[in-house]
Amino acid sequence: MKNTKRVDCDILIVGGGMAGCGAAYEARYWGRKLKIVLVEKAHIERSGAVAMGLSAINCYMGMRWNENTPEDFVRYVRGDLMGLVREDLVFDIARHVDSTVHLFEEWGLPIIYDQKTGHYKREGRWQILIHGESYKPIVAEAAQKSVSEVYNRVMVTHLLLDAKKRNRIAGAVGFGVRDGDFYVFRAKAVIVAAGGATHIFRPRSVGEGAGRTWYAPWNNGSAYALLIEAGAEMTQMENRLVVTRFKDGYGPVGAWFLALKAVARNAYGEEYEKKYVEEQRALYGNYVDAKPFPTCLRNDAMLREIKAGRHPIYMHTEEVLDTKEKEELGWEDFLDMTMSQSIVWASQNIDPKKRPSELMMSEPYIMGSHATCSGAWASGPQDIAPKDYFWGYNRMTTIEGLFGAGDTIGGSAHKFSSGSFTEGRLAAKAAVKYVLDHPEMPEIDEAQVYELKNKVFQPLENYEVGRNQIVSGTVSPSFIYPNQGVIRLEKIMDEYAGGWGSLYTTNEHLLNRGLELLLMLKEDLHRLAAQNFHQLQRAWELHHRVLTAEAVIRHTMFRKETRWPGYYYRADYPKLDDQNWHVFVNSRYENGEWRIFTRPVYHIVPW
Ligand code: SFD
Ligand code: AMP
Repeated sequence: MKNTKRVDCDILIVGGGMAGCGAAYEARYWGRKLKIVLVEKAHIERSGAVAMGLSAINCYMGMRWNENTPEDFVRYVRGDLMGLVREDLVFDIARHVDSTVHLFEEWGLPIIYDQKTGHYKREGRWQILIHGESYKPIVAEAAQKSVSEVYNRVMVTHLLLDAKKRNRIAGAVGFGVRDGDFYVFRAKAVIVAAGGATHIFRPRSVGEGAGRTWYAPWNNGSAYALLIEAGAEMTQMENRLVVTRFKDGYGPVGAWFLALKAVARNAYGEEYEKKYVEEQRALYGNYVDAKPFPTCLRNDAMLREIKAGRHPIYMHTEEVLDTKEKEELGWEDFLDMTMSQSIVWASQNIDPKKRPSELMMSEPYIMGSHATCSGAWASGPQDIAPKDYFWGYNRMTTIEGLFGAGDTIGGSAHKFSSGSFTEGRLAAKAAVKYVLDHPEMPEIDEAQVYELKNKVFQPLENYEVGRNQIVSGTVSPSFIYPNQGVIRLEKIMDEYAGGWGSLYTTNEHLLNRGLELLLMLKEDLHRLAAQNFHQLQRAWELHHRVLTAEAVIRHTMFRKETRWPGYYYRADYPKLDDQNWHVFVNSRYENGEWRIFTRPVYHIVPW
């Protein structure tokens, strides 16, 4: 048996990415005397989606220069998400996000200024440009200084509920990914900030490019699976994100479209983005009039071109890199946040000043912070949340004392890095209040901890026992490796739940069959084998991915319309249906059973 280490604290933060760092900083501000512990499966200094750096901060209002108001931001996010967002949560981020960005600047993040206006240089209406290669270490330093202890390289596998009080959080368990120690964290409040999910759907990069995705490959859906297993209510899990990216390297397009004003055209040199508006209006209604044109509809237009065989679609970089400054901006965009794209340019002899680059739509990701809003159903802020959306503490999930932020929280898109940090701050402020209101330490069920310890290390045991049956290679009669499991998951999701391989299209029959196959995979997960602690981490990442995928399929089955064309299509319900589906689809997983239901969408900002 491995060593068991016990850690008691007031507030436990799971995940030290953007939201986790925000939570750490703010928890210390309000809870000077509290014991605040952060647990991170990688190393906080370079962990999470921002590990590689970013070249823009995509959520900044600029209220000190009267550039935008929170109401404007709500309208933008609502329009982009085809009408369905939690406006209270979006508004709450908008009114606080600027202060977060000002903190980043104070801590040393180089933000680019517009020499003419003296304001931050805008990439687009909501985005500002940064020199952001070191964004994450700068933010992590503030978090590290704030918390009582950081446990790096410890992966949380399960949350713990109070032994006596139903529906109250008590802590979490996990293991050291380097040393295999088993950790039992007991906490009065827990904030989950464990990032979104990639490698649920088969990526376009397979074989030689395996592992490459736009969103971070190490974001494995823990944020969703931990919560789902604990019984928290989830929302919008069907709202997967598909992004248009530079082909193969997955380079983002924002700086090119918005700052450099580059144009995308089909292989025949035609601009296509608005070509289908009237067809789109007939299917999806007046959402086509939203400004800017919604992300999913831009995808939809591109997909129509691809289906008609008018691709490759090209981003015309060569038309806009006409000054040294613009050329530098173009290269830095990728060198700061997606080095792989500059490597594609170098390796394929593409000089962006001379040749356009191909664009392609990505595989779907599950996230709560980009142009999408999957995640936990959370209480909103007291002053603006409608009464159905408020139950005592901002960003508290439906489990008492369990909070979330960033990709974890559903219903509020377009947070990006700055909004995720801001939401971490909001959650932490509320969590401190919760701890002060509920100072008693929860009780842990020791029998459950014992059971979980055995379960967590089972893959090591499976390998030890089953390895002797292998004659050669990696195929065993009694176990599967995590990598084999993830490939099986990706194939199921791609072919049945609307991945790129099926042109993002699914229907009830495909979903039923996909679910059947997914449940078989789920059944096999107790046969996962790990040769070492690294593979043990992969095994638990797969567990979390599979549960996240199940939520995606079940939510997709429930919503009988096509709400976000370009993200996915229900071929059996090809229209957007506001009469019946202007609602959130929510779920709860209790005692192995799923309950799926709807919740109302309230509009609090005038259209
Ligand atoms: O242009 C466990 N993002 C961008 N945001 C911007 O503001 N500007 C941009 O330019 C952005 N672009 C972009 C972005 C991301 C990526 C990968 C690229 C380009 C290439 C989005 C933001 O990065 C994103 O919105 C936030 O980072 C979300 O924050 P958060 O905290 O929800 O997720 P995280 O930062 O990934 O952190 C999660 C942490 O949890 C850890 N973790 N720890 C313990 N136990 C477990 N079980 C755990 N599971 C996960 C992770 O290691 C991580 O540290 S552009 O393309 O849009
Ligand atoms: P991306 O690089 O695609 O992640 O986008 C970065 C930011 O720019 C996000 O806030 C996007 O919503 C926004 N964006 C990207 N492309 C466009 C576009 N063509 N029109 C409007 N906004 C865009």
